[in-house]
Amino acid sequence: MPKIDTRTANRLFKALDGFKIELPSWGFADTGTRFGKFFQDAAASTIDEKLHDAGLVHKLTGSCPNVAVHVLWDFTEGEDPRMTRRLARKHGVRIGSINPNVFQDLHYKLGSFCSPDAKARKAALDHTRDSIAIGSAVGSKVLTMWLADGTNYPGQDNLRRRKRDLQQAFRKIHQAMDKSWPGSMLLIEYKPFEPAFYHTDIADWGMSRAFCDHAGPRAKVLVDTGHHLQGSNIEHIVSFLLDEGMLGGFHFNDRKYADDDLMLGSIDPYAAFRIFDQIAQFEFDTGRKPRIEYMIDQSHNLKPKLEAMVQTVDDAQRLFAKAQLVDRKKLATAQRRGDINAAEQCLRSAYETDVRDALAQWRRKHKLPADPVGALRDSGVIARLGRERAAGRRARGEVQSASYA
Ligand code: AFD
Ligand code: MN
Ligand code: MN
Repeated sequence: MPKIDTRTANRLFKALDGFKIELPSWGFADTGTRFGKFFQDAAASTIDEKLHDAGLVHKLTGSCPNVAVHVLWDFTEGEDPRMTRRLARKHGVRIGSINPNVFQDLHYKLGSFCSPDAKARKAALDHTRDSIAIGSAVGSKVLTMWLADGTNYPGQDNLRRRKRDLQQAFRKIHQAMDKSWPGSMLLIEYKPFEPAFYHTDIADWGMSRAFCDHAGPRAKVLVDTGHHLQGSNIEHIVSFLLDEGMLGGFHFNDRKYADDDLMLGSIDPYAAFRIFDQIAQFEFDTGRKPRIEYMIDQSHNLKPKLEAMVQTVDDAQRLFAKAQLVDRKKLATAQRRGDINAAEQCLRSAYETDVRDALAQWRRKHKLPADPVGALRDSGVIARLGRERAAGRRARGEVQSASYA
């Protein structure tokens, strides 16, 4: 097993200092599948509880200062959004990306920006404009657009008309950001299917890139690692987008079959390592550190939510650390010589290096627990939160029903 020398460890510590990964507010709340929800006593119900839990993950891992929020689920109509900003500060975190919600209201039945119904298209644009105002008010820097838009049957709608309406909407969103949200970034997410089952209007990275080009210079592609058809080479997509200057960020999760929002690296950790490897390679080749929004997008509902989130951050830090260990000079020489085995071994030996001691040292340096998941489990905080939050729900007369779609 390759050992990590002091010089490498110090380089690793510096890289870990700069590695920040955003937590999703929705990952702390009860969610489910379309077949129902399995409630957890300790799940967060309010934005205050979500931000509390995110703050706890940040305290345990040191890498999660920002929390992504969902406009409809985390802000109250008519309430000053800056209250949420103050809540975040109270819990030691900041508001990260803003996620408009143009998929759950009934008028989005045939789509939002792509809908054949002009009223739906207008509602989506109005809601996004409100989201931009919220983003600017809470000090966020990122607007993340995920649409459920698509159709279920061949012939259902005019695919070109939908594309043109969507690119026009993105142009208007970009103009609104130019006007009232300087320095912000528009991330356009793609997904091959679900909830639409015949076509999705932003189905792959190429379509997302094309919509970014129509929108304007602040628009970049958001790669959700669960949103790829079987066998896709995600690290190749990442390398291509990086070279184009079009990689905006990630929604990290893993999948066995489709968009399962399983935890990053839980199915294929080597694939997740190869994504971080391509980013480290880009930095080595160009000498530039691109602005990339690393974000977690998981809402798995069987593991305890808080524990699953700490585990994901722990895994992300470890896979990121391994990718910093690739000997890039040795790799370049092997590639130039066409020595395939030597080149592959550069990646494999970094991936197989046990970075847990180095990570524990980095954590001790920052007065963090060497084993964040173990620290959380030993603290008993999940059981305590479960008792308190279940009692709170009972006191509020809240009845939790497993909602069937
Ligand atoms: C769902 C969508 C998409 C989106 C996320 C948060 O598939 O990944 O980013 O919800 O809105 O997972
Ligand atoms: Mn996502
Ligand atoms: Mn998803």
